[in-house]
Amino acid sequence: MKLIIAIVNNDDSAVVASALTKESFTVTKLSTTGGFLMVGNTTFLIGTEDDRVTRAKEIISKYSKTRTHETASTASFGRGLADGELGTSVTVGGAMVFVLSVDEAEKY
Ligand code: 2BA
Repeated sequence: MKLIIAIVNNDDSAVVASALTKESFTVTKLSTTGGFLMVGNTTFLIGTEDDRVTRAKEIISKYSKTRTHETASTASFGRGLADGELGTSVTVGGAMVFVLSVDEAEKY
C-alpha cells in the first residue's frame, strides 16, 4: 500500500477531489500553507493500493494547473509597494506529489 501526499493549488482542489472520489479513491483534504509564499494551498492524503498510484497521479496532474503568483518583494514588507515598483513573480504548481510506502494501514 502507498500513501500519496499531493500539494495542490486551492483553486484546483475541488475538481481534483471530485475526480479522485469519482474513481473510488479515498481522500483526506487538509488546509495547508506554503512556507515560501505563505498563501493557502491544499494537501491531499490518499491511501491506495500500489497498482492504483499511477492512475491517482494522472488525475492529479490532469487537473492541477501551473500559475504565476505575483507577490510583493520582501523589501516592501510593512510599507506597501510604491508607484511603479515591481513585486516578484513566482511560478507555482501544478502539484507537488510524494509517494510513500505504508507498512501498515488498519481501520478500527
Ligand atoms: P510555497 O512554499 O509557498 O512555494 C510556492 C512557489 O515558490 C513554489 O512552487 C516555487 O516555485 C517557489 N519556491 C518555493 N520555495 C522556494 C525557495 N526556497 N526559493 C525560491 N523559490 C521558492 P511549487 O514548487 O510549485 O510549490 C508549491 C507549494 O507546494 C509550495 O508552496 C509548498 O507548499 C509545496 N511544496 C513544494 N515543494 C515542496 C517540498 N519539496 N516539500 C514540501 N512542500 C513542498
